[in-house]
Amino acid sequence: MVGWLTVACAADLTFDLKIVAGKLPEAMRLVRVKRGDTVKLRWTSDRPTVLHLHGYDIECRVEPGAVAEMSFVARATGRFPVEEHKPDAKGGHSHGDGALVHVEVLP
Ligand SMILES: [Cu+2]
Repeated sequence: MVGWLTVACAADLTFDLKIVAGKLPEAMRLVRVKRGDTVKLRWTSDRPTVLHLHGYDIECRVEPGAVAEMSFVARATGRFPVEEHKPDAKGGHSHGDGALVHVEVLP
């Protein structure tokens, strides 16, 4: 059963994140939301890349000139990094150097 009162408290939040040369401007590196919010991350990048939101396990490909969207309901609280995936020789992937963004979901 879903109580409409709790649903009414949740917000729809959209964040526009622009990657330039594999990085985001300092001010965009933390996305803070509350549990239950519907979160949309709209990505652009000056080069093709694959992004991975850990914890929620959402992967998405970004091509220059297009907006790629990750959207999810923030059900799990905590701090989740978004990292770039780079293909490795074994057909798997490795991560880039450090997180582009942390998504923080507050209880
Ligand atoms: Cu990953």
